[in-house]
Amino acid sequence: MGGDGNSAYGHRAFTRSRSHFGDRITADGRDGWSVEAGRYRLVVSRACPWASRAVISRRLLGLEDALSLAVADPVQDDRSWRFTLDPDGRDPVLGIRFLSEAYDRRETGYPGGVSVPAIVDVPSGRLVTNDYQRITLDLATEWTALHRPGAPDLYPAARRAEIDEVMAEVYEDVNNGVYRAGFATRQREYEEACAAVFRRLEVIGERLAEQRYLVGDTLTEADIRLFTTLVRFDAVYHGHFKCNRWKLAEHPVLWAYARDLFQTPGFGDTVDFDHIKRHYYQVHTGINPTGIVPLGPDLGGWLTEHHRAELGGRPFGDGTPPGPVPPGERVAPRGRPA
Ligand SMILES: N[C@@H](CCC(=O)N[C@@H](CS)C(=O)NCC(=O)O)C(=O)O
Repeated sequence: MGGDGNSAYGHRAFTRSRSHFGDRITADGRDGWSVEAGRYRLVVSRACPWASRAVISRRLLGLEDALSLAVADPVQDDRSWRFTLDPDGRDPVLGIRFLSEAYDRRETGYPGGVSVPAIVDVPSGRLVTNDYQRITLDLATEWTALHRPGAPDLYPAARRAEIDEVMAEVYEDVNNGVYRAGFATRQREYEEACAAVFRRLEVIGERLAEQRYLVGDTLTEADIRLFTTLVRFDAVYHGHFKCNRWKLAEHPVLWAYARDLFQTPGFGDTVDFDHIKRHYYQVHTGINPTGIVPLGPDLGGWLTEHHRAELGGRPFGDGTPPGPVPPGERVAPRGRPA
């Protein structure tokens, strides 16, 4: 489970493995994979922050009919991500029981981790890409012919330099910073990572005190990437990963920002707190040997008024919010705030 950090046990600093399969699915098909409705399947775990980016982008862009979704059991085993939530434990479209089967069809004996998000070519059953940094950018910029009417521009050309800069800082200190803190096996390594998490969050909090979204006045890819870490913060990063200087719910600006996004269609309706907690607390047995999953935190606060609209902003720019979640993709009540 390299990418998830279990390989980090022993006294080695946590290093995130590079995504191994970086083919791109593009409008012109230059890597041999062209954008086509119904051809590909997005495989995710709702527990995983990197995969959740893709789930949110797909919703915001209205790609549900064009790119189908496979949700794996939040608890993977040594055979990789499992489709035990589906009848007979098989993904109904790909017909496989483990995501590793799609990796094997792509490359025999691939030595790296079997990670989500993954996009699989349905006709051949082969993995196309597990490049979590690239997948969402391509959904935003290459899949445009299949976007819904009113889809937002999540990676606007005029703002890309600023979005990239913010995302790089957020990645280093926050998205990946919580993992570096959580999987640290040396005190100093933990303290440095944890301090960086909160230092960066304070800076971001100052920025978000003045503006509703991270870049410009609309939702962008940068907000999606920050959200997927913030929404997990109190449930798993604060306790399990020891990022506990303060809770998200104790930081008025970031907590309001996170609630604003959570209540925006396409964000909170993809989040499954049950999957999140079971994955982190049960899979990382090096950190939590008993596998006990805590009962808290109370989720009711996610639905409270956030008052962020007072800062202005146009969440979808000239576009519109996405429609309801397709019936087969609704998060079960046990994973949602009551
Ligand atoms: N390719 C990324 C994947 C993102 C990732 O870490 N996904 C996790 C779940 S949050 C995963 O699938 N881990 C299983 C593994 O890599 O074996 C990486 O290796 O860093």
